[in-house]
Amino acid sequence: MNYNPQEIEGKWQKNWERTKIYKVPDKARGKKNFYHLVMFPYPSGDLHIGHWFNFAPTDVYARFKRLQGFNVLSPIGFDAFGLPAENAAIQHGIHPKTWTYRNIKRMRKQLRSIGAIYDWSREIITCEPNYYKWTQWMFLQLYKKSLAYRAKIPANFCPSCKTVLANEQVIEGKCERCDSQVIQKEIEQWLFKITAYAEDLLKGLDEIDWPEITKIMQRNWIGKSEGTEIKFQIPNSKFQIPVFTTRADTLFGTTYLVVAPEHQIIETLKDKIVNYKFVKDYIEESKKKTERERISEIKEKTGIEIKGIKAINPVNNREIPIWVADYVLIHYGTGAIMAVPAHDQRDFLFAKKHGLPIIEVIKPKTGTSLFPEKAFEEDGILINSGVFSELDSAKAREEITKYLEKRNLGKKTVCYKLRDWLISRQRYWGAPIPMIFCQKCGWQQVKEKDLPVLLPKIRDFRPTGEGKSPLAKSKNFVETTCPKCNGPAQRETDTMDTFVCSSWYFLRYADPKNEKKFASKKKLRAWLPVNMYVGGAEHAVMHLLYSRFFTKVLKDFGYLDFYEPFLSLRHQGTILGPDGQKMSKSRGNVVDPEEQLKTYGSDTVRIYLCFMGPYNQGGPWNPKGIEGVYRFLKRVWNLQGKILNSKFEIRNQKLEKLVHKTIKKVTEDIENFRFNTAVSALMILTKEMEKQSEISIKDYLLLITLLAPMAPHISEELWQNLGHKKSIFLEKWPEYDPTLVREEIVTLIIQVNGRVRDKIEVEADISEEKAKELAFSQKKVKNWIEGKEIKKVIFVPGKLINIVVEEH
Ligand code: ANZ
Ligand code: ZN
Repeated sequence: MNYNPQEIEGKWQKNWERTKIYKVPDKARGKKNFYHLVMFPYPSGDLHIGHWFNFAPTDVYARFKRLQGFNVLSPIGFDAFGLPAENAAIQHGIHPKTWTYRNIKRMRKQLRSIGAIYDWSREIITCEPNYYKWTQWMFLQLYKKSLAYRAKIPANFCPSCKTVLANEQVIEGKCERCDSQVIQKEIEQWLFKITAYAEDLLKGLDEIDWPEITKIMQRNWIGKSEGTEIKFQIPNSKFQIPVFTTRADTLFGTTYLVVAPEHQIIETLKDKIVNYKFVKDYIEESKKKTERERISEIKEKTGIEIKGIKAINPVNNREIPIWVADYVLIHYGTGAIMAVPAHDQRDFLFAKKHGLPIIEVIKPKTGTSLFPEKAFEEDGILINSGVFSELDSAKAREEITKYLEKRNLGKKTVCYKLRDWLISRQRYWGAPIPMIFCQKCGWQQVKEKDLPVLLPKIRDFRPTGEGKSPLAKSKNFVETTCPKCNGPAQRETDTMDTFVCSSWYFLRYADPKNEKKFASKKKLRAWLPVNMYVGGAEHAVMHLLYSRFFTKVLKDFGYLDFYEPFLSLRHQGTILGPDGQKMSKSRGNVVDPEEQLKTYGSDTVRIYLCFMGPYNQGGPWNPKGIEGVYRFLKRVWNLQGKILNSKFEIRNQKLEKLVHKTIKKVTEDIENFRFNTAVSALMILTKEMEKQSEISIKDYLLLITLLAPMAPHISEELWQNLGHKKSIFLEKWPEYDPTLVREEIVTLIIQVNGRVRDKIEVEADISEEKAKELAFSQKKVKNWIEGKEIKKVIFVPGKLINIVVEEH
């Protein structure tokens, strides 16, 4: 019989489903629980090869863990709300719900063809009321603790998607989804106070097994900065302007202050400002710019002096001018800076342009400074700084800060770049925010017993523009009664950012059907935190940060007993087209998994994805490579013909050793996500078996057990064909015999012209090349061969090497 994947794969997929072997109990006797999770997909269309790359090798890992004796939970579901589904629905002219469920149905089938061990009985879909009821419940918990609040703030607004976006969704000033230029718009919004957790989010990173690059991205995003807040008095007024600086050592070099256009001092001291009208014009002008334009390095820094008011430098009582410039951002620090043109290049250019004074206060410790050609930005030794002169920068920062603290004119502070998470979306396809506005009582929470606030099925779900959700058009939805006074009131019509839905989904898999709680404590304890999480690196500062935030909040509220949701994290790389370019329809280099599946079957595609390169890197798709993998499986299949049917096994020591070495290698490789080298080890073993005229059934079964996580269908087929009644996945992962993997050591005799000159210890199977290299480098040997012509080298493997040199 020939290898026919099309026949066996469907058969086993059905069999596994029928026998429910992947249904995971919360507790299995004698087994430890292991929660293995892959990021759930958007149901936005077909399963592409990138999905396969995420799901297939991770299923290898999950199956491996299962065979190792763990009770493995490997669930799947759909991140079903959100813009992508909605935009696509608009494009195709059908309702987002219809469109989403149609895709889910399709993707379920495609996901099944991977042959993964998903426990489908735990499937979750975030747009189901029994799921988003708990998303809304989460919102209410945050609201109760003042971690959800409403504010009128300038928001990133995408004119094409007609919605507000989170900072994380704005990539280089453009909408992540549609690439349109994002503009600033002031709208009342709901926000989550993630900034309250900035320090916890930083600290937790030290405890988790995540790729270093991802930790660095989160650290930078949180952007902790330690420095000093310094207060500059405004003469003849009771007002001060606090600034945030990391360079208190440069305080004597401050020649002016700059405030952000949104700074409240401008309105507060409006009557004193003599050029108020011009200042106002400047502010209006800057409103047209995006934040990116404002801080862009290339754009010239604009600004205007605020005439009529001054500031006092607290260390030397000098009076300095105050400017307004839009390169200073209102959200960071205090929204105002002290400008030190001699030591900050941005200030330097600004001072040059506007003819402001420049005072040098730092000299390099060693080497030279390019000042006054440009700012000297490094630490050094203080000059022109009164009693602080001659201190080095670090010491001076401390001393100057202390000096200010004593006089109540400054203090040590910490700033974070992280901003609160804007979660309102003026879009239809999301979980409604469970809040009600009453003219009399103000904002009121929907009572928990009234959850979920159902998303009504409305016809016209397209965005309205005007910064309002399409839900605002549905009277039935909007008009309600106040939970407090029972009078007429209106529902909030914004929906939640889909990242809210995915910030807690990993908890729900533990108890997906629970109607009383988002998950029972007992089940949470059984499964969480997630042991291994796998998904794209592009989620580093969004989903992966939000999930950590939610976990910490829920822990603090007493719902969880752990602080970090994902103990280990791995990222998959990207698969490129056969031409080495990013896959895209326009380039015509897209590899369609369905086609590959039809030609080669799931096992081959799975192994090829494991084999194509390091998992965290990916690489170009190679049509010859997948062909080779297919041949490999055929060869494994054909090895059946070599099985020795006699009961008296001849022990083939060499093969036995290789089998054990392979067990060791494959075990360690899969554990460390080195799927590619695990496959090569199996290929080597297969080749060796092919060389034998006969192989024992024991060795062959070991080979297919090792192959089982990668190629579950063929392995199951072979396993059961060879007389087993139960699934191979109920077996145990083989263990190697340590005595058999040890390299054997022998003494290699080194002769020169037939006379023994040295003896060295080497591995028994040392190659001729390696043996030569070692022999030539021995000191004793060198004495006999140096300066002489080597005629030939005779190598007797494992025994001796004889170097023949010319003799005089
Ligand atoms: C004076 C100074 C002198 C500064 C010098 C730097 C060099 P990080 O490290 O990113 O925290 N800054 C503070 N608030 C700002 C705002 N809202 N918008 C724009 N810039 C702001 O950077 C801290 C520095 O960024 C601060 O230290 C301040 O400039 C500027 F030789 O103060 B510095
Ligand atoms: Zn009321």
